[in-house]
Amino acid sequence: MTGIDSKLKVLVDNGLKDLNHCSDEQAAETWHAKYLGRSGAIADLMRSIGQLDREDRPSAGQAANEAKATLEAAYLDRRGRLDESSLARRIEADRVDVTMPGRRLHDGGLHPITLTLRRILEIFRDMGFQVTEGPEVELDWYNFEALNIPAEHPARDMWDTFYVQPPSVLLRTHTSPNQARVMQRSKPPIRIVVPGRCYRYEAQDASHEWMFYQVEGLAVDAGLTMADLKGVLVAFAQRMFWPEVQCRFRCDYFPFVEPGMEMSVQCPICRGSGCRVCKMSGWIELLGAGMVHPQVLRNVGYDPDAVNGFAFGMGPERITMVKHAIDDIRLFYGNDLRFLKQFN
Ligand code: FA5
Repeated sequence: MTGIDSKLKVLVDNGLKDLNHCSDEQAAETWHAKYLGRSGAIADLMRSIGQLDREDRPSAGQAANEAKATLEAAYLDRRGRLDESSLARRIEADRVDVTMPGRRLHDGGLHPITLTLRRILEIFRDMGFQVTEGPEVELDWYNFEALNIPAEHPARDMWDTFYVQPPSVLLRTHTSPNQARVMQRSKPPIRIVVPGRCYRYEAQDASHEWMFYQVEGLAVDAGLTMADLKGVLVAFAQRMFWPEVQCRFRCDYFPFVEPGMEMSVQCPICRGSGCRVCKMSGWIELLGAGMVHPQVLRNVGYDPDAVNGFAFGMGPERITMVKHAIDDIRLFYGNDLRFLKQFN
């Protein structure tokens, strides 16, 4: 045995022993670099063959190649077994227990105000009203001027306004601008309802939001009366709430109707005895209404001697509060799912 033979034997013995201790892929790679890599132990030995006597070189080279082949084969065998066990580990980790109960998928739901709006529109559709919509960013002319509220008119204080481009473009403060829009583009008889968002620069409290919905109603024909208006509104309240609902009509002032009134229903939270939602009055105001002012008819080119009309504007948030005895309007847009989920 030459010196190199015994060195190779020790190297192979140690290599095989070390390889047995490699328990993962990374350890096997480190082992490979140490023994079989370009600057590993086998390569070192092969380089040293050049210094042997010429006649010893062939047998030493052959022995080194055999040692290298033994270690390569052992390495491939080990890698194969490590791969198998890491695959087994991965399968084990990914195992799904098909007997476990599944994760519940949560359904989306409609917002309570959407539900109320749909119901309101359904009731008016049944009474022969058509549904239409108008812009939220509105011209001063439609929001005020056409409705008999010229600039500097003190009634403008009733609607604290967000202006987009003062003084002519604003966020509509009510859905009433659609009265003029619809009359301008159609001929009587008219029976429409217009749902939509409104904006007012006002302090929030239990019954006031700065953004809220309204549904506007407008009927124009020959010979309409306050009795028609009250009949429509009571029929609406009876279907929206309950058949015995108590409605109260009182005079109110809006520059675009004459006469004007507001309709309230008995507060369902305190049943009329007074609470913070009804501001101790026992009643909740739902809407403003009245007979369309002759000047509004003239503003859109109608002849007030030939046709007349009635109009109303109601608050779906207030209606939802009455229906479900909710005592704070701010709950609707607070995005608390515990509240919102109760309606679906
Ligand atoms: C008006 O806005 C008139 N355009 C209604 C009208 C239409 C009168 C046609 C005559 C003819 P008022 O500001 O009162 O009126 O508002 C009408 C309804 O909208 C109120 O009764 C209320 O239900 C709702 N509302 C008004 N302001 C708010 C607010 N800040 N938050 C929530 N709801 C409101």
